[in-house]
Amino acid sequence: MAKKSQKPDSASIPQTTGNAGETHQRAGGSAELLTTDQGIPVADNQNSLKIGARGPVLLEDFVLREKITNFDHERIPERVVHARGFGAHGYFQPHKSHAKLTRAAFLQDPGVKTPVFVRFSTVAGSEGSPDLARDVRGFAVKFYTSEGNYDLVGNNIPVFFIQDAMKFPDLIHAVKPEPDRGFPQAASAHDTFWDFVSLMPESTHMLLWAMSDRAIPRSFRMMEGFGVHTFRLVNAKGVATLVKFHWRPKLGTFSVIWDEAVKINGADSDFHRRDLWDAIQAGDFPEWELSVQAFSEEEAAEFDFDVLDPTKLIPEEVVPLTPLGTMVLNRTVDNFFAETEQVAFCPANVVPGIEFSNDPLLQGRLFSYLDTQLSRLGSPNFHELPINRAHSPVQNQQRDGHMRTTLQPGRIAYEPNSLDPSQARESVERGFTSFPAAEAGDKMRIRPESFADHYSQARLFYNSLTEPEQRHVVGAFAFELGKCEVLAVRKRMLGRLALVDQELCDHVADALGMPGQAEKLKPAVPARDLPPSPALSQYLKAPQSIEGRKLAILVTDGADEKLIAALKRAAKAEGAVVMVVAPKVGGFTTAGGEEMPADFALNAAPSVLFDAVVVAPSEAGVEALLKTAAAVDWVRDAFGHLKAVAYTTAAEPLLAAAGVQPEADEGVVSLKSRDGLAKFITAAKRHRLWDREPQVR
Ligand code: HDE
Repeated sequence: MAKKSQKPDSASIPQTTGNAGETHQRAGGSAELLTTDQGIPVADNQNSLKIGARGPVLLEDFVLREKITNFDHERIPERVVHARGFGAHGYFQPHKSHAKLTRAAFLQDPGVKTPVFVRFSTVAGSEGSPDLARDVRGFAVKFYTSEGNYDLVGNNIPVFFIQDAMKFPDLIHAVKPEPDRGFPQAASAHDTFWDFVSLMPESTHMLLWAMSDRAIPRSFRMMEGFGVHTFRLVNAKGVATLVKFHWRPKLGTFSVIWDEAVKINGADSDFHRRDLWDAIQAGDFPEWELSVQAFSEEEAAEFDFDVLDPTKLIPEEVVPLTPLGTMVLNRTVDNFFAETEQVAFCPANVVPGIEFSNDPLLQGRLFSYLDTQLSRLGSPNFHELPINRAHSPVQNQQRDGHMRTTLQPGRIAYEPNSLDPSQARESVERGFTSFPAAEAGDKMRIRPESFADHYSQARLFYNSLTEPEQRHVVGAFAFELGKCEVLAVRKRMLGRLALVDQELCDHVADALGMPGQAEKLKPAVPARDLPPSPALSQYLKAPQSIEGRKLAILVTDGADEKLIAALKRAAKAEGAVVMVVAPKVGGFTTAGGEEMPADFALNAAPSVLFDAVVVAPSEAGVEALLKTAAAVDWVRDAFGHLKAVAYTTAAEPLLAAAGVQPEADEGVVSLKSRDGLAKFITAAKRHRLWDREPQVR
């Protein structure tokens, strides 16, 4: 940054001539002096250096060349997976000391807040792909602890598609755009994906999750997170406990409906980013509780699945959650590239007291992430970037390399040495030691027999969902397989579904118009019936609340300002916000003659962007809305997406045009009666009126 002393007197900054011959006022007043990257003051940032006004540009124009060179190299390779992401800063604070479980420093003292950086992401799409693609979401947390960085690099789904790292490149090649045609972008709904997964029985459980509502979350703030693999916590006495990590959002876990997701992608492809940004900027800081399912090796040996198999979960009814602490995200990034893009997560970044298991997928990941950072960030010194730098001291004899920024003084870059007694040394007491797990066996490429049951937990998941959630799974399979051109792929996948649940298979086959066409497949281990796990359903544990939600009111000139104010008050009391949508963003005039600004113009804010809506035009205003497709769609979609809809008497013709009966159900609330607003808020707290769904889809 330019030093204050370099700032010239504004009067000395000349005016220069822009392209169109118009005069640009040069920066003056408090503006800093523009310089090149070498700190050389720039006199003209509009014109390249030429011979004569119409002559050739000179090679010696170092200002132009530096500016263009920097621009040419602005992009770095996007992540090969999880390219589309959004991050925020915050802190983690344990509820109490967890010394019994682990010696990890950040889990010892409830008074200590550990800074964190979190990056949420989709997996398949490129950096510029839309937020509401049907996809798994990454949920990666970097804890800057007093003993170095700990990265918990998880997803919003507790299981994964494959059991062995060997298959990851195949999985990703299958889901990414097909290599000859370069499409589809950010979509699993195509032949190569379904061809691959229908040939991989181990993917079946994860496919049910990926086709469930979990893959189209309402908000990053309303997503669960999972470490997926089994990890090992080790306490100061060297006693180990196996764990699975869980993040639970304070606002509850919610999703949108597929038709909404499709429309949100068009209306605001940055929906999730904007939602997190807006919430944090407004001081409405999202929170998650971190918990573990803790169990011993002996207990693990009793489970009817292998805890090293990442396609399996442990039902909470079998091992309940032990809460560890709270994470709060309270600061947006200052620079997206420097922080969100350059952050480098790695599951191998663990601190003393947290260790790996032999999960073969995890073991592969321990290699992959450092390797990918070398190609993406271009240097082994990526750990020196501010976002990646440990907050605890980093001192060792590693030196040099591309773009090393720390200045390491002194003569000594080796250990042991006798010339500098102050050099960093290892410590058996304080250093990271590995749990001495006994390992023995023949060297071989093999999948354990204990990984062979691919259907029981898939069936458990499906049977643990509520009816609407099951309907959505069927709808998603039908949509995705419907996009597959190769008949054999559809038949094979139907065959796979039949091994999970015959009814599920029949519903999907019906929806595809392919009854009885499932390929007959023989499972290695047939599905067993397991007791349902209600904790796997989002809606069974959904809080009845509109906290953190966005409501909207559609108004026109002549709208009732008292109603707008009352709605805002009621929403605020519940922790929600209200957006005013009017025909024009410039605003409208209320019934009382007040000029009011709008938050959005109607054509820029379809109702898919909101959680519940109020339709409140004036009698004169509704006439114009009846002739506006966006207004009719606004109401039709809100109803079709099962949202609470409140309306004034003047709005009734618009409801009729949208095919919505007055007081059609508990979620369609007339504001005629005094308690209308309260009824609307109560309906909105249900998130969606599921009973309406069979009527609209
Ligand atoms: Fe990743 N994964 N992954 N992954 N992963 C990456 O690392 C990889 C897996 C996850 O916001 C890459 O820096 C392999 C499971 C998240 O920056 C790469 C295997 C889970 C993120 C990579 C897996 C994840 C990544 C791409 C199978 C959930 C985004 C860029 C052996 C538990 C982190 C990068 C962020 C990113 C490799 C499987 C989560 C290429 C080889 C399972 C959240 O290194």
